[in-house]
Amino acid sequence: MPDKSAKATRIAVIGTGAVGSTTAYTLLLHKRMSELVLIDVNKDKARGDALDMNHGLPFVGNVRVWAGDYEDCREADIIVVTAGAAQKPGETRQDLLKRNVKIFESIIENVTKYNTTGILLIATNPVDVLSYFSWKKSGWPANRVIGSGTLLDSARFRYLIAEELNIDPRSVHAHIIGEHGDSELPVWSRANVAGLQVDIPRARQEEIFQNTRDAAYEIISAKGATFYAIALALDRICAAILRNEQSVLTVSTLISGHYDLEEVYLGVPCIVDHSGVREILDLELSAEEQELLRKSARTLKSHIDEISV
Ligand code: 6V0
Repeated sequence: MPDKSAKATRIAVIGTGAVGSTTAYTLLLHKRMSELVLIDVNKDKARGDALDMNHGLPFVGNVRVWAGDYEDCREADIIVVTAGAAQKPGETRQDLLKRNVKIFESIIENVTKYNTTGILLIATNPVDVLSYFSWKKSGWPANRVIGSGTLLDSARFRYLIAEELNIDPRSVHAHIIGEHGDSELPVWSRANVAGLQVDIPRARQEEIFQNTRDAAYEIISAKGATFYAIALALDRICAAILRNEQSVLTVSTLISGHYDLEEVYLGVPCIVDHSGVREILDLELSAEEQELLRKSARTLKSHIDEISV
């Protein structure tokens, strides 16, 4: 049983499909929390996942896992939302928008009925627009409504650069910013290893970026869904929040004033601590990168305009 003397930490995962259940399992393996509640409109799926994970507790220990309801969000420190319709082969993330906004209407209403102090961590696509929607709909301060943004894309980017250079991906510092989607951009001007600019010919850079940007399409056409790396990315954000790490993570946050942009959610490097997004970092971008970021923001704003909050 969990240690009753310590303050409980609770994470709620809403949507226990491929991404939600893998995220829950990743959180459990790392023992990020003492209480893990799984919520899904498909109650059998959530119940089955909770049972399955409970049977692993003799090997992990000290975590309470159960299939619950929105009332269980009451004491959650973090509410991870991965519920929604998954991207189908060939379907763009924006095609999902209308279907998922409807789902989010009820999810955010239900969460905020029981919880006023937690942090919402959104992963459902299109993640930037749904994070904006969740911020507006919840009425919570923007620092407590975070999207997974381009953290996964940046990880893919770092991995591919690392492969190219034969270096540990953790030693590669490089960012994908903007939309988590087709209009995202690589910040090659700042990509570095130990402060040394990454030296890769332009044509190869283009290929690396294309492989980064199109990775989801490739994985989805190969196996139907992507879930391991996003689960690790969500777990990483939860760790930064719960341990007050003040880590720099490329998450989706409300941009108002930074990068000369107004009222849009998109992925940029942020300092993440127990308050959520503590601070947005202003990367010095090349003129070309600045223009691409503005373009990405315009794309996102046009999608935001398609929904009513
Ligand atoms: P999935 O396997 O279909 O799981 C979705 C789950 O949501 C299912 O279990 C549904 O029952 C559940 N669900 C649907 N409606 C509701 C509701 N109203 N309340 C509660 N639960 C509900 O999809 P998968 O897990 O593969 O993907 C989930 C979302 O994550 C999709 O939008 C993906 O596009 C998105 N991803 C986001 C990534 C990112 O980097 N942000 C990465 C990968 C996938």
